[in-house]
Amino acid sequence: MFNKGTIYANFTPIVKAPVIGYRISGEDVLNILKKVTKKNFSKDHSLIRVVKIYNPDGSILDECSIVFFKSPKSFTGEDVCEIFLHGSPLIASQFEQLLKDLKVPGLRLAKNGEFSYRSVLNTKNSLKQAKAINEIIANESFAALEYNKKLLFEGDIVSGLVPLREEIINTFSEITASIDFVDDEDFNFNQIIKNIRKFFNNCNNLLQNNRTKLEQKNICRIMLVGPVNVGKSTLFNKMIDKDRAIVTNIKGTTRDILSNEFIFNSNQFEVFDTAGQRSKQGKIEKYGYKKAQKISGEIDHFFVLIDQKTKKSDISAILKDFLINRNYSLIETKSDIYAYKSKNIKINYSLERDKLFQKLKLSSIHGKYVKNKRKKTDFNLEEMDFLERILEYERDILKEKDILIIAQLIRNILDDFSFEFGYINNEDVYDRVFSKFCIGK
Ligand SMILES: Nc1nc2c(ncn2[C@@H]2O[C@H](COP(=O)(O)OP(=O)(O)O)[C@@H](O)[C@H]2O)c(=O)[nH]1
Ligand SMILES: [Mg+2]
Repeated sequence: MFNKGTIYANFTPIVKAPVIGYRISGEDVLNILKKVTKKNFSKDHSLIRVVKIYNPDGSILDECSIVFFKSPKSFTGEDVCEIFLHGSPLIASQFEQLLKDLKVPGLRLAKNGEFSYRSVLNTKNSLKQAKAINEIIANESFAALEYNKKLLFEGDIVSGLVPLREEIINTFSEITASIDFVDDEDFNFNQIIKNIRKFFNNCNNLLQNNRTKLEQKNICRIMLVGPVNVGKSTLFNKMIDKDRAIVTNIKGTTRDILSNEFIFNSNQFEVFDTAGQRSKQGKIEKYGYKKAQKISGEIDHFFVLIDQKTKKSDISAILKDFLINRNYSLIETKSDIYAYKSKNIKINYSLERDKLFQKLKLSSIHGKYVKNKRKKTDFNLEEMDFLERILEYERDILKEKDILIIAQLIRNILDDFSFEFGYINNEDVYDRVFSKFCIGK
């Protein structure tokens, strides 16, 4: 699938940002660094150096930080360097052009996952650990994140699949022994089937228990509703920290309604901005308002924003329109210009984000709607999918009477486990077969 050669790729998105990072891995790293920086990095393992990068004509391409990792003490096990350019997509394109112009044989853009692939190949990571890195980045839930970190830092042994792997190797060993070595009288078909049944039951139970834990969204959904101009969008931008989100993925198109996720105090939220309510709505506002009403059933908690101009009848209209029951907080906005006398929550746009979230009581709102959060698990979603695939063998195996066919199907399961943990070979099996024999046999 992958070829040899020195590979490079950006490891940050190529967008306008403080830095854009590149990683290069392979035997030509030192040679490339020498060519582009005119410096020798061979004694600089894991030190950060600030250096200039030069174009072929001698002009400066960029001044940047570079870290060099000497083989085998690197992520891939090869010589690796990480280069932090100024975060201009133009500089990034010049840098890639420079690498091409060097005409180093075999130097090329890495394929997806190729750095991790090399790390597995050079036994820097197990297959599972490499996958865990990917899952850590992709995680949506804290339960899965904690598990994948454990997997990465402590190794395969923490996986809930390990005991199952043991069970199935043992069962296969027993079958192998009964077929190949044991006298007829010792052969116990029923016992073997019993063990296989137990194995599948265990798979099933683990799948049921952990699927729900892993898929349980820990997100609390909040919708901002209220009259036009009351400050909903201002609050929305503040909640999602729009100024700091360099690469925003604010969803606006899919549902014709703006929403975005954010995290506060280790709690996940999704907040929805809505079109304002007013007695005489224009066509577009009406459309937006209707859209928001449509998804109000998915919302845990509403922030009903009002200001001094809001009438009581407006508030009851909003509560009615969104079918809001008791799951809402009444929030008076623009407290910097209005002197409110009520006991409602009062906010204004100068409040610091943390202070704002305290006032809005976000943590207790999250606790109210998201139960059972952060349950521990010994699996990730990929392993759950794996268990599902294993369970597809159950019916075929249990209805089979021929021990040779059963043995072959179990061997298939072992091969599937090999994709998770690396190859399970005959030695693993025979070790167990013979360890059960008595001494002298
Ligand atoms: N003085 C003051 N003005 C605010 C505050 N929050 C929002 N505004 C202003 O009110 C206007 C409407 O705000 P916007 O967030 O667009 O309201 P929306 O229609 O509810 O989304 C804008 O001009 C804001 O700058 C606040 O806390 N204090
Ligand atoms: Mg708005």
